[in-house]
Amino acid sequence: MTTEAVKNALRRQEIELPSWAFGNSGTRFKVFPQPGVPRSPEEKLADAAVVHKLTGVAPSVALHIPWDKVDDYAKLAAYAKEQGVRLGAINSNVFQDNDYMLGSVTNPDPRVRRKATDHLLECVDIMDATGSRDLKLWFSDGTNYPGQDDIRDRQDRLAEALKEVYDRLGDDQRMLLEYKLFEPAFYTTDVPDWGTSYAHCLELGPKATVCIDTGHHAPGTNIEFIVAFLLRVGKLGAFDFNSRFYADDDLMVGAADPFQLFRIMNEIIRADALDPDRGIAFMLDQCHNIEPKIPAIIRSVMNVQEATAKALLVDRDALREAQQEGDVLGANAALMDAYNTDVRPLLADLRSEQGLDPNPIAAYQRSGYFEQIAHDRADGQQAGWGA
Ligand code: PSV
Ligand code: MN
Repeated sequence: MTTEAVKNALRRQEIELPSWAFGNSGTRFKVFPQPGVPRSPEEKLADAAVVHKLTGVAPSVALHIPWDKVDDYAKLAAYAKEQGVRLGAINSNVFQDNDYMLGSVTNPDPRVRRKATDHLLECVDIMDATGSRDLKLWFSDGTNYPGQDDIRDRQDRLAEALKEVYDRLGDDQRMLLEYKLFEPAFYTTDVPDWGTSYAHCLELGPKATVCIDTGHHAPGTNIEFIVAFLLRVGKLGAFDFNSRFYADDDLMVGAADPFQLFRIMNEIIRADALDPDRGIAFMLDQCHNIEPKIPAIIRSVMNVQEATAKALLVDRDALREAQQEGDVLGANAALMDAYNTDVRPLLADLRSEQGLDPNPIAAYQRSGYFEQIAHDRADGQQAGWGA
């Protein structure tokens, strides 16, 4: 690919920001509040708009309900537009109500299942108002002890709830089914892996696709294999990007393993699936517990851009030729040459051509925005991860 073609592809790239990454977050040990943290969904959108203004590639913001509950979602969408961003995926939350201790849609109690499914349906109503395409579902449902509940019955309950929500989706709406190996459930999780998610999505139909959260796998899992497999069968809908060293760490994407991020983006480019028209949502799902949030999100966006640029630089003809000739080292070298290219000058050029500062983090630090929000948001209740 020529440098111009690489730049053109990068110009069209879109990365979706999670509203909750701008709020306070932490571990079960402590949440350290930070100055300037938003106190409302509107302030989260304002911060996200700053990230988009400085990077040019983050035009949409995912909401989490009820963390971002407002009275008028159409008004919130209009506010987002004024700020220069749009509302993206609606994330449901059936993991923080006392009723969900033994599960939400898979709970043995039909009253609790009804309540959880009603919340998911309410999220689709919200999508109607915001114009969002995607409903993202993550279930913390599972059990802690062998024998606690019937594993197979729980799959039936899950399938029933998913079907009801699927049938409620409009023609242009989709369901993204996220999986996670463990936590908070420690024995069985009802959607623990991509195979389970894929099987449910297949049964549901074309509007249901898998969401890969990069932090939700067992150590050593080959995530790019999952990406390649799901792309081949048209069932990859989205990513929740973040980094993990140990479990679901939710650190900045590209921080723990930039090479893995490159290998994932390499499969995306291999399948020609980068362009927003191809329908894959590239979202971040991160928590900035100790680092300042806005520059951390800018850094994350830049990490995704860098991995993408490297993947675009892979000499596909040379790679294909080496693969077909069984040239193991040559094929590997084609990938490694691209990975080892310093793409920062190319991205700096691109930003200059787009009228952006070549160094978005330095531009943020010079902007005075942090000082402004730290001052303006000194009072009131800061937004948090719901804890
Ligand atoms: C669960 O760990 C998860 O990845 C889901 O996407 C939730 O909606 C999100 O984290 C909340 O940060
Ligand atoms: Mn996630």
